Amino acid sequence: MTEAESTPTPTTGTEVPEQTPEAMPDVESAFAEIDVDSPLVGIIMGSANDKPKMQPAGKALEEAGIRYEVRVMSAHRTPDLVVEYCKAAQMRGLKAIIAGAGMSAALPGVAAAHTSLPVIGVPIAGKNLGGMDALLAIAQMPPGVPVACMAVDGAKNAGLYAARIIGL
Ligand code: RP5
Repeated sequence: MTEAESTPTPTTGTEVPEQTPEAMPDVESAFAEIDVDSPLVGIIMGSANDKPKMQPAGKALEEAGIRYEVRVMSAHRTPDLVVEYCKAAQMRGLKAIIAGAGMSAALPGVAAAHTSLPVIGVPIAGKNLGGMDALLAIAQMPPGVPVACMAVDGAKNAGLYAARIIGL
């Protein structure tokens, strides 16, 4: 190879590289970028202690053949994580979010404030007020921030409801 051949030709930075058919990715490699197994529903909850109460949501989705993911995040304890997750949810391919929380259950409402996806809230019964605290916190959303409120400890219906949304 001569010196002229091995030295790259300087460019101005404004030149458009010539498009050749070889420069196009083939169909197989283009589709390899798409994760076809990505989840359609995000199940989030305010505490790891909520997991047993939220498991029926996952079971209902599994029985409907709908992929889901599970995350623990709290509107009060890890607010930045909730915002980050909910803002990215639609872009990541999720179609609905199920949010379970007990006590002053802000999680579903905060989720709905940061995504256009349908949010399904599950009030979880705590030690003191039988879930009335979480029920009111999730049901009494201000206009403009819609949250579907399930029954106290109604995670199964949350899964079924998400399946119906996806089936529309
Ligand atoms: C809420 O506070 C959680 O959703 C949970 O139901 C409740 C109590 O949390 P832990 O003290 O059990 O973590 O944020």
